[in-house]
This record gives sequence, structure tokens and C-alpha cells, in this order.
Amino acid sequence: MKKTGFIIGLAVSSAMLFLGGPARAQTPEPKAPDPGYSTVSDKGITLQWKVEGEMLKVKVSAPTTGWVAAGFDPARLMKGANIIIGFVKDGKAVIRDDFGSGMMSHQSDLDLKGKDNVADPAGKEENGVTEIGFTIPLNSGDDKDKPLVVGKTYKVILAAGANDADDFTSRHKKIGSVEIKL
Ligand code: HEM
Ligand SMILES: [Ca+2]
Ligand SMILES: [Ca+2]
Repeated sequence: MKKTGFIIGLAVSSAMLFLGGPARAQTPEPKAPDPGYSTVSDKGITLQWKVEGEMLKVKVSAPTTGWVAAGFDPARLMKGANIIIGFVKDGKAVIRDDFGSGMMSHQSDLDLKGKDNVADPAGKEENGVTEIGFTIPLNSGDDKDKPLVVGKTYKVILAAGANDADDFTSRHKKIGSVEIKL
């Protein structure tokens, strides 16, 4: 009887070792920032950014299977912000260049007679977390974006939609606001 208990104990503890131990499984480490990127979070939404020449590389992530977004340099609430919004559907990132057309509304730059300046769209959805990645010009010359100057500080609004909201229209579940110094 004693021997069986010992063997079972041994089997369980080696299984735990194999799985990396119970403590690690229960408290996952927070995701380390990607190398070369600066990171800031608010309300569970994370913004990572990196200046590369004339371009800004950006990643936005949040615990949702719906859309995530960042709005650069708003005037008031959503108004005037260069909003980039996207989601991952069937493993593919769909990302749109928008503009805060009102305090509580946004439209695509294309619909506002501007240009879509989003390059390198990327994204993934893992364990209920969506991350989108994209590149935008620091100064696109489009008045539906906001020129960004290295060395200056900007307000960035962050937002995330509900689970499964793979669209550009359903209201946010979470809103955050951060400041970044480029
Ligand atoms: C996708 C469709 C969206 C709809 C229908 C929508 C709608 C609204 C509405 C009705 C409000 C005012 C009430 C409230 O606080 O909930 C609001 C506020 C706000 N929204 Fe949106 N929004 C959308 C997307 C976005 C996006 C993409 C962003 C930013 C990236 C954003 C950022 C904000 C911010 C910062 C506020 C102000 C919150 C405050 O300080 O009171 N929204 N939005
Ligand atoms: Ca644009
Ligand atoms: Ca824009």
C-alpha cells in the first residue's frame, strides 16, 4: 500500500515537473515587451511602439477576440484622433486607417476622402488576446492622420471591442488613455 502511494506520488510529481509545475501554470508571466519597442498599458490594453526612420511601428493588444484600436493625438474624446482599428478573423489581420470624425464617432479615412496609410498589417489571436501590428508614416501628409514629431509627447486613446466583435462599428467594452514620448 505504502509503495503504491509512493509510486503514484512520484508519477504525479514528475507529471507536474513535465508540465512546468503548478505555480507556473496558474500565474502566467506577463508578456515581455517585444525587443526595441516601448510599452505602455491602460485598462488592460497595451500599446507598443517603435520609431523606424520616417515610420512608426505599432502593436496594440487587449484581452478580447474582437477589435482593438489606438487613436493618436485626439482633440476631444475620439474627435481628431488618427484612429487605427483592427481585428483578427480566421487568422488574418484586418486593419483600417480611421479618423475621429466626432467626439463619439470615427470613419475610415477612405470614406472621408483621405488615404489608407496602414502598412505591414499583422496580427494574432491567442488565448483570448488579440494583438494587431502595423506601420504608419510619422507624417503621412493626409489630414485624416496626425503628424507625429520625434521627441514630442502625445496622448493616445486605446479601445477594445467585445469578444467576437470582428468589425469596425460595435461600441467599445474597454477604453484607455496613455501618453507616449516618441
Ligand atoms: C467602433 C465603434 C465605436 C463606437 C460606436 C464608439 C462610441 C462611443 C460613444 C457612444 C462614446 C461616449 C460614451 C462612452 O464613453 O461610452 C465614446 C467615447 C469614447 N470613445 Fe468611442 N466608439 C467607438 C470606437 C472607438 C475607438 C476605436 C476609440 C479609440 C481608439 C474610441 C475611444 C473613445 C474615447 C477615448 C471615448 C471617451 C471616453 C471618455 O473619456 O468619456 N472609441 N465612444
Ligand atoms: Ca490616412
Ligand atoms: Ca487616419
